Amino acid sequence: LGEVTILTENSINVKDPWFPRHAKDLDNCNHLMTKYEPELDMNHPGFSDKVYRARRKDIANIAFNYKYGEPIPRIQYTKEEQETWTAVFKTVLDLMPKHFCAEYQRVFALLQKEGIFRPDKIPQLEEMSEFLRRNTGFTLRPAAGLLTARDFLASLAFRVFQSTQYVRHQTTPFHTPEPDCIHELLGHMPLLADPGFAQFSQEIGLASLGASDAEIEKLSTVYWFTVEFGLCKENGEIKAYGAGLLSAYGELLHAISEKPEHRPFDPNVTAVQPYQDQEYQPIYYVAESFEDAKDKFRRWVSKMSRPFEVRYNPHTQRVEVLDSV
Ligand code: TIH
Ligand code: FE2
Repeated sequence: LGEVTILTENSINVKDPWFPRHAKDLDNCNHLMTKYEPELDMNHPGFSDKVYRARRKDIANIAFNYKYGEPIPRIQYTKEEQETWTAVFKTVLDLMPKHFCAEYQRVFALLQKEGIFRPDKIPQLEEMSEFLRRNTGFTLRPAAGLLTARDFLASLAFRVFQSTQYVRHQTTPFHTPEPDCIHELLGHMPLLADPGFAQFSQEIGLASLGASDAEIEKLSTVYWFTVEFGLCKENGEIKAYGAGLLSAYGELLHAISEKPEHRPFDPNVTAVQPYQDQEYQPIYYVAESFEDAKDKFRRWVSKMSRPFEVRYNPHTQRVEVLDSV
């Protein structure tokens, strides 16, 4: 208060939004969207369950207090929480051979071999973070719930994935309206350990740094229809790679059925498609391959209005800003 704050040290217009320059700055990128929290969303399966809400809050507090560089605190999951994991894990084992993309299956096998993926035990974020670091350099931070798109996407620029740590309500193992650690672990983690997919995720993140609100909205829509709910082609067949399908067996079966519409992934179209997360999607976008999705995304993103370029330096964990106009 009463101090002068210097908004930027480089020649960027001071009206541009603040963005993190170092992985440590992600300590400030933890703003939540509260619309699907059990306290506020009457449709949340935990809305009237006081014990569930208290448990979720205790785990969320770990994320609020977490600081860059610390090990992620371990959670002693309850018997009920472990059972929910087991139920979802078994459906993944059933559906994976026929419906999940090859990249997912490769890493899943590796996670089983290393003893991180087991039917009877929820993996700890810290051990998963170590696994990702060894494979693609991605690491995890605990998140208290659904983050704003700006904060969530910014972390991807640093190859950091903000992951929730609480477990969905035990009455709804096969679909939850808000992300939970089962969705993060079974949906997101295997592909974050795939080099091509990790690169794609980071590029969405880099594009979001300093972007306008309207551009953030478009980027998060592209993220939604690819990383969360994407389908792709593999030898002429449709496979799932979106995390919201891999962790929710009800929606996966819906996605590959005749009911929803399948459209070819095209960022120009996909970026302005309205979406919601309360119910199954009525439309899914199908990529020719990860490589093709990445090429199309790069071409589309190069037309964005940002007057500078950014590049991530993994040695310093810093984002470097390059003036390009
Ligand atoms: N619906 C997913 C699940 O049940 O696993 C979780 C979410 C993905 C995206 C938003 S919420
Ligand atoms: Fe997700």
